[in-house]
Amino acid sequence: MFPSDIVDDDDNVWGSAQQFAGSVSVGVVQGVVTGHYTGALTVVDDEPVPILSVVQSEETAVEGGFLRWELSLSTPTTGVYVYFTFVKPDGTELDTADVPKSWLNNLGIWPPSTPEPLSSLYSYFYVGFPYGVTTGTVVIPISKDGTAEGDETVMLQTFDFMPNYQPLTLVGTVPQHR
Ligand SMILES: [Ca+2]
Ligand SMILES: [Ca+2]
Ligand SMILES: [Ca+2]
Repeated sequence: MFPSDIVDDDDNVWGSAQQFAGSVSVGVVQGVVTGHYTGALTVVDDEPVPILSVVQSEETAVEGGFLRWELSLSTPTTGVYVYFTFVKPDGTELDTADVPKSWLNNLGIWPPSTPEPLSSLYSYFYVGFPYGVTTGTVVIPISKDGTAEGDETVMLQTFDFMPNYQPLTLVGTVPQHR
């Protein structure tokens, strides 16, 4: 029987099981079968599953500035997307009037005429880590709106995007503007 899974793709990058389709010279595979196998061969990755971390989970920004979090992956990958969603924080949440409309539009969000807390939108966005790249950023621009407001907070959480993945939470605060 032809082995359907082979461990070790020997490339030092992590990727979900890579499919190689086409004609494979079976003689090189464990030396147990001769002849040719035509079809799909699944190579199981031997690299450790990357762990996503953030340099500093709590960030602050003033109006007109940016909330910015620096992310890193413990292992290079063949390319992954990390998905974030807005979750309800403690305290007053940033709403759709606190960030630029163009930024929301880029996320596919068309804000309602009455400002809504970001977590009420049930929206998500992603940060891409291309092949071999282990750093990325999440950036939220903060509008300068001329409105007197108290401290406001936004909370982001990652989706489960890999086996055994632990969610990562980011918190951003825009302190009261005087
Ligand atoms: Ca505001
Ligand atoms: Ca506000
Ligand atoms: Ca303000």
